[in-house]
Amino acid sequence: MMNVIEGQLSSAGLRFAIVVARFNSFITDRLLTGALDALKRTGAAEEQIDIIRIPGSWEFPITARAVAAQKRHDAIICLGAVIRGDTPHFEFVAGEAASGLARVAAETGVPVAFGVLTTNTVEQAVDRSGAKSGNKGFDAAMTAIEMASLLRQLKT
Ligand code: INI
Repeated sequence: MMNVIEGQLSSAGLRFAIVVARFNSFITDRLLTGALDALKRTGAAEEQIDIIRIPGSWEFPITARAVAAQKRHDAIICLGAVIRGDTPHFEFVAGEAASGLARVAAETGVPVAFGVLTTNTVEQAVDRSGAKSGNKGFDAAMTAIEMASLLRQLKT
């Protein structure tokens, strides 16, 4: 019979760091609400969650790397909103956040969930943070829970 290995959607016994950007906080606050909802619904107590606030999405990679180096968390959830209309350096901020976080996860072995919205408009960001199109903070936290559970199994 095939052996299927997959993560469980349970936060039991897991510790999470949520790194949340202050830039566009009217959106990232909503992502944080979604992420906390996912963690609590899957059984996480407040003591299992650390919230780390950073200025903007550019600061995600250095922060996630420092958090991973502490080896205190089973997964890191990054929540930000990069909105094209705000700045001509949209591509730099969004691109560096994405590639930097992928590198941190691959190099440290700590799963990093990418809950960073990259949208053309404020309306799209609102839609993806609890309005029409779900809440990407919730989704990112669910991914973090599954990956933390999966990696724990793969390491034992
Ligand atoms: N940071 C974001 O998280 N979202 C943005 O849309 C954004 N824009 O548009 O500039 C943004 N900029 C700030 C950046 O992340 C850094 O905090 C800043 O450049 C200082 O390093």
